[in-house]
Parts: sequence; C-alpha cells; structure tokens
Amino acid sequence: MITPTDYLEHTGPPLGTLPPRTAPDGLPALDLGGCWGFSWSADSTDLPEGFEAGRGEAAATIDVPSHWQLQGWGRPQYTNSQYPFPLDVPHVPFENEVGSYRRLFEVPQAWRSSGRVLLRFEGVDSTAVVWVNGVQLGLLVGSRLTHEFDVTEHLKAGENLIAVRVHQWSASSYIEDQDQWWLSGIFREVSLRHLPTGVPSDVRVDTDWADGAGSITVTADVPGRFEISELGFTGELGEPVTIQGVLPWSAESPQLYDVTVYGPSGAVHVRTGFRSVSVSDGVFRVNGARTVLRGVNRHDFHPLRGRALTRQDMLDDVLAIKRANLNALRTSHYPPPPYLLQLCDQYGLYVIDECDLETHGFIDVDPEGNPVDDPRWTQALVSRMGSMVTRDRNHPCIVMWSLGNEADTGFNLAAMAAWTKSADPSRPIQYECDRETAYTDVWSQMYTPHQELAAIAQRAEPALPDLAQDARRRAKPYLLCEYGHAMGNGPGGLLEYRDLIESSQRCAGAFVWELIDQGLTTTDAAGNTIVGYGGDLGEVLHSGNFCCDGLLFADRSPSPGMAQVAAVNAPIRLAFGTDSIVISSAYDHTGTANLSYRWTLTDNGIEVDAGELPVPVLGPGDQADVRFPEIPRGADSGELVFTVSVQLAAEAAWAPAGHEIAFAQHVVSAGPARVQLRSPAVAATVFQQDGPDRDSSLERIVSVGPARIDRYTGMLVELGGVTLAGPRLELWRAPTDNDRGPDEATAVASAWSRLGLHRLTHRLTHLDVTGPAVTAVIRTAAAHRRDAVVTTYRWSSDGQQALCEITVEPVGDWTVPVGRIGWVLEQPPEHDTVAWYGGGPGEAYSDSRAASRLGRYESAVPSLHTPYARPQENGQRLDVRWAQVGPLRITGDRPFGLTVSPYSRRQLAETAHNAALRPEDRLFCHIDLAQHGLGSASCGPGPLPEDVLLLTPQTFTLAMEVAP
Ligand code: IPT
Repeated sequence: MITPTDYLEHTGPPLGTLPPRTAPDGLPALDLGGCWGFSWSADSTDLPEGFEAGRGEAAATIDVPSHWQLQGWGRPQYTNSQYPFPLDVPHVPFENEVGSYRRLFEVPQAWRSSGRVLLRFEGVDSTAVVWVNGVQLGLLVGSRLTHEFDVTEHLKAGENLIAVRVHQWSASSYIEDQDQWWLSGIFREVSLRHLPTGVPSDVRVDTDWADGAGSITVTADVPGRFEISELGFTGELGEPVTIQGVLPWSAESPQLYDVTVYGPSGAVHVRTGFRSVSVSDGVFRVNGARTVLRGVNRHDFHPLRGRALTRQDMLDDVLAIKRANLNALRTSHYPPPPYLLQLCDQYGLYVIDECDLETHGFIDVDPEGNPVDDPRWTQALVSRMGSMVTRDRNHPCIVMWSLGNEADTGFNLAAMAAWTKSADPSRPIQYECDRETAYTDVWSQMYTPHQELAAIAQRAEPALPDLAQDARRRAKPYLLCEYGHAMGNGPGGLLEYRDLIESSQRCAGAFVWELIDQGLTTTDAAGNTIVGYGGDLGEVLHSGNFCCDGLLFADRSPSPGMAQVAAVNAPIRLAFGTDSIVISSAYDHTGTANLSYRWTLTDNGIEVDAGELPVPVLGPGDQADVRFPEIPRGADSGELVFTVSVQLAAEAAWAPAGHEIAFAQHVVSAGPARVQLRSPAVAATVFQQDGPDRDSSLERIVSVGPARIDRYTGMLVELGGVTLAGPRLELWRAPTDNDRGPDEATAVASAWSRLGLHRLTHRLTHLDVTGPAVTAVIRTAAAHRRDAVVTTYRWSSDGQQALCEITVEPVGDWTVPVGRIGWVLEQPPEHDTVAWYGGGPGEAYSDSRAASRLGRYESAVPSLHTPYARPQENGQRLDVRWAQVGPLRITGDRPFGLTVSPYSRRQLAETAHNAALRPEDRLFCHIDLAQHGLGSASCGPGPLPEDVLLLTPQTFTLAMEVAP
C-alpha cells in the first residue's frame, strides 16, 4: 500500500504499471481527454479526503491534457539548471502543489467480454497515484514516458471512476532537471486501449537495407504472419526475410511500407521503413552512405499550452524544420509524444530520441548525490530507457538513442547503455557527458568553438591522458548535439561550422539549440501582453530570458535565424566562376530530379532578364559545371547581378512547388560610382542678419545646397525642408543576448559599458566654411576617458544633393571591440516607410548573412523591427547601396548596414519585453560601416576573429537628398 507521504521519495521505477510494449496501429482506443473534475492544493499535506473513491465534490474542472499552472492554479517557474527546491535527495518539501483529477467513463461491453483493457498515460508531470473505481493501481514516475495499467479486472458495466493524484515535485524531479519551465499535470493524452484476445498488441519490426534489398523481422506477442501488400510479400512472424527491390527510407526520401500483422483472431498495422544505421570506419552512415545530420533541438512547447501540444503544433514544427533544409531533430530532452515520431517517419527527419533524464543542477552545485552514480536509482534509470526504446523502436526515423542530457557521468548511464545495446543493437547510442565514449558510439559535445572543431574534424584533438581511451574515442564519429545557440539576435558563425562539418567524414552533424523560444504568454505590470520568461511569473529562482533561444519565436513565427539556417543548410551549393557556375549537391541519398533552377538578371535591383538554367540531374554529392547565359552589358548599365534560385519543381509532402531551397548571387559588374555631384558645387552660405528682429537661431546655421548645418554642433538640422539631427557617430549597439553572454564579467557588452560607449559626448572642435565646402571636426568621447574619435565631415552640394565626406580617426587606446562604427540620423517619425537597394528581405549581420540577398525592397518601419522576447539590437539590412527613408534618399560610396527603428538603442537596451517598447518622437536611422559579429556567446563561442570589430580609421562618403 502506498501511503500519501512515502511515495514522493520513491527512487525506483514506476509501480503497478505493465512492462512497456511496442504498440501497433489499429487496436481500439478510447480517448479520455476532455473535462475532468479537479481539486488543487498548494501543498502535499492537504489532500482531498476520499477523492479517489468519488467522495465529495470536485472543486473545479480542468481540461486534460493540460498543465494546471497554465489553467489558473499555481504558477509556472523557469529555471535552466537550478533546482526549484532544496538539494536534499530524494526528498522534496511539502510546499508541493497537488492536482487531484477524476472523471467517469464507460467501457464498451465488447471490451469487457474478451481480451484486456489498458489505461494508458502518455505524460504526467511529475508523479501520480492512479485509482480506478477506488482501487489503487500504482505510481507513475517518468513525466515524459508512456505508462500503462491493466484495468481489465477493475472495470464494471456502466459508469467507472478514474482518479489521478498528481504532485508537482517528487524524487523524480531530481532526474528531470531539464532547462525548461516546471509545469505539472496530466499534459499528454490519456486513453483506454482494448487488446482483443488473439490479436497482436506488441509488435516489433526490425528492418535493414543494403544494395536494393530490405530485410525485415516481425515479431509479436501472438503467433501469426505478416504481409506487405505493396511489395506483394507475406512472411512468418519471427522469421527474418530479405525482400529484393525495396526502396530505402531516408530523411530525403522517406519511403514507408505498411506491414499488416495477422494474429489468430485479427490484424494490426505498423508503418515501417527499410534502412540501416551504422558507424563504420569512424563514420556515421545511413544506408551505408555517410550522412550529415543537419539538426535542431526541439522541446515540446507552446506559449499558452506549455508542453501540452496539439497534433497541429507538432505538424507545424515538422514542416518548419523541413522547410529550413534541416533533416534531423533531437528530442531534447525527453521522448516526444508518439505522434511526432510518426510525422518524422512520414515527412523524413532523422531523430535522436532522448531519454527523460537530466540532473544538471548537480553539475552546477557539486556531484554529490547525483542519481546517475547512485545504486538507489539504477532500476529507475534503466527502466526509463526501456520505456522509451520499447515504445519507439519501430520508427525508422530514429537513428540514435540518447541516454539523456547534462547528467554528468555515472555507472547508471553505463547500465542504461548496456541495456539498450542488448535490446536494440541496430542503433548507435549518444550521450554528451560520456566524455571518454566509454559506453557511447559517437563522441558528442556542445558549443565547441570552431577552432577546436577544426582539429576534431581531422581526428587531431588533444589526446586523453589514457591512451586506450584516447584511441577508442578518436576512432568514433563526432556529433555537435548542441551548437549555434539561437538566443536573441543570432547565431553567428553557422556557415563556418557547416564547412568544418562537411570537410570531414568524422563529423556526423550538428543540432542548433533550439527550435522554439520557450516564452509563455502573460502580462507585465503595465498590462502589456508579453512573451514571458524567467522572473515574469513571480519565481523565487529563475534563469531570466535564457529560455528564449529558438529559431522560431514563441508564437512559432520564424526568427531571422530560421532563414539563415535554411540558407546555410541548402542542399544545393552554387559557386560562380567567370563564365560558369559549379553546382553541387549536398544530398546524401537522393538525386536532384525534383529541382528546377531559375535565373534572373537585375540592373540596380530591377529585373531585366530571366530564364531557366539547364542543370543535369545530380546524384548525391555530384557536381556540374554550367555555363552562364549570355549577359547583355549596355553602356548605361548599373550594377548587374545574376541570381540563381533553386526550387522544388513539383509539390513535396512538406512544401509547395516553387519552394526555394537554395539561392546564390553573383555581381557581374559593379556599375558606375554611386556617389558624386551631378553638377558643379554651389557655394556654402552663412546666414547673416541685422536689425532688431534677427533670429539668433538662424545665425547658427550654415547652408550647403539643401543641407543646413548647425555651426555650434557641426551636425545637420535640416535637409531640403526635412528636420534632421545628425549624423552622430555611434560605437554602441543595444547589447544582444550574445553580447551579454552568460557571464557579466567577461561579456563584450560589459566592456562597452565600462568604456562608456552608450554615453558618448560630442564636441565640435572647428568648423570651416571655405568656398563650396563646410568642414566640421567633431571629437567624440565618453565621460572620464581620454580615448576619443575625431571625425571630419566635409559637406558640399550641387544644389540638389548634399555630399558628406567623412573620415574617422581613433585617438588613444581602442583595443576592445566596439559594437558598431556608424552614424545615427534622427528623422521625423512620419518617415514611416523605407525603400532600399541592398540585402534583404530580412535582418543580417556580418556573420549571419547567409539568407541576405541583393534586391530592391520596401517596408513599413515597424516591420523592420525583429520582436526578440527581450529587446536588443536588431533589424539591420546589410550591403545597402541606397535607402529612401520617407522622402530622404541616402546613398553610400560603399555598401552600408541600415537599421531604421522607432526606438532608440537606449530604449531597446533598457526594456525587458518587446511589447513594452514605445515608439519615440523621432525615427532612428542608423547607417553603419560595420557592426561587431553576433557569434553565439550567450552559450558558446563569440564571433570569429574576422567578425570582431575593432575601431580603425575609416573613410566614407554619403549623399543625401530629398527625393524630388
Ligand atoms: C545546454 C543544455 O543541454 C540545454 O538544455 C540548454 O540549457 C542549453 O545548454 C542552453 O540554452 S547545457 C550548457 C551547459 C551548455
């Protein structure tokens, strides 16, 4: 008998549940989702009396599946690795929310008269005691695992009562310390399953594929045979067979076959795929071919529903991943709902299925008591692995088993691996904290800097002290189970990772961290509806916005990182030569018959010609050298750019025809210089006034054509009748999450604060009016610092345009990288549309520019802003030749970065949530020669050396005019 107090400390496997099985399709099921009676208490000493036996009224109702913290009881808490209760294994405090659930149900008469009836839970967080008709069935442990009870004997005709008492914390919480919101309740499906006598209910399908032949072994819990009607094949259960002429399954071509499995009294179905996974010669292979996992880590997440997902949510995720040219996902950090794996089989994604295990908090505090190295937990941990592997083994999409995440190392992990090898020798085992690869088949790490990866790719990493261990590890493939931390603006450096990974067969691939911002919809004190992160829900302990690190925003709209990932992972690569393009395929398994290649020629961004490029069908890894079409070059041509877009020729399951999978551009000729006076320079004039009505503010002004310059500040106040302020030198950007890093002491953003880059002051050192030019020299520096920048602005005009030749001279010590080298030009807020010729359509920075393509674009100012959960620098368009902001046309003599925003950098830096930003009384137009790279330092390496921005002397010429 389990008493209300002792089971919370249970460190063993679930109690009273059936051994896990591999459930086939086609058996009768009854969904118990919907409205359940619910009673909640804030602590575990306060349990509703007789609730399980149906006594008393349920205080309320709740939707199942859901988390009660998102339905009005208790509150969610976000911690990365910290435990939200004292480290006192295996105990938990009595401040421990309890949700008591119950509902009535009826069972079809036929179910009770033959066979067995199971009660199945797909996910209950964290632990639960279950009763049917007042009979206690047992204890669920393993929040993201499937559990079944045999309830056959406990059912009766008419109404039956199910009761489930769920606790927020339990001993299990110590091994479920994933970086996510702590959310409780019955959050995945609950159902009744009928297992008729004589019909298979536990079916295992093992397949393999080599050289056009598939092998298959089907075993079941009853005798019988199986049939694959599509192949015209029937076989006996338990007997391995080889079938010629089957198509292999891969993520690129997810060929599935329906297996009908006949028992003595009925049949069931399993969707299978023929494929092999292997590690040979230190290389990860699918169907014998070296395969690169282009992956993303995926949590179950929805901003309103938490981890209680709908099927549509899961489909949305799979489609988004496929459309971003990714081919893999890691189910960080627990097995997903079974439906997700069906989608991965069907649409084609390689999956690392990860066990529900993380003890990260121990790594941070001290390893003492870490359950992975404590015999009290062995059975529980091995049973967790058993539960996952047994449930999921029939899915061809799963190419590796993962023992868990961030739990350090210990003998229980080795035991989990040993059990897995015996149960399924067909798949490699991955686990990142097995640093010597003692019990894993691939060496995996997280956030490895490029330079280290370069050595690893060549199997030239520093040796382990133990030579035998070193030799073993060096012979294994290498996997980045996490990289490219997609927190806020970034990640930078993905292209260089890709090149390193592809440079060596040792590299099995890499998984971006992570798919979705885990931000919960809530309101702030001012009543704004915000994307909430740690601390927004009143947590005592939290990890701030570290949960908002996805390629998708919390509402599943794509962040700019998603477009970048798609461009970096494009399966077709185009390299331009002088008159031809080398087109190569990065597919590992399939040809390119489904692709078409469309080219366009643009003149200053305007399409002047287009056509189809004839490219032969390429096999995996093949190349073709294709000549350019003839390019007409008129004497009056501007910048000629040749673009090739590679698209799906016909609809795929995951995207419509015309979906672009790759593009590349080539500047054929640059065209004439863009910045020059069109007619002779006009003279500069200084306002001179006499008499009693003189306006002293006008006396401050010197005019150069349309430009009016303040003689005291050296900056523009007006151009062609438009009020302006600037250009003012800026060296700071609103720190990105990567600039802030995980450690304030070493973050580049802290260095900027120390230097005072966010509070620069300016002094006009002299202003000359000589003939047609006005020259202003401005010294820029921060309080209490000698280091300065001296900038010279030489203004001239042809009457219509104003030209400003700028030189920047750093004075003093500028060895610390700066955020940007550029100027802000403040404009009237009504300048609310921007047109430009340059990179677009989305945001890009020097090391996150793979998706940026030259073209002409137009956007309303608000749409240029990227809504990162915590505001930060964003929205830059790169390589801009000219921009028109409202009526003001700005052209550079070299391409510049353009950021137009209704918010000052200061407001961005000081505001906690995107929804709390307020447009200011002016528009901020930033024209940057460069910005510091983004890198991935919020969790990982900073920008690569070539993207580190040091302040050096610069020259730049800007032309400005109000469009006629
Ligand atoms: C790594 C975790 O595995 C992942 O869950 C997440 O927390 C990620 O970091 C950061 O967002 S662990 C870290 C110590 C590298």
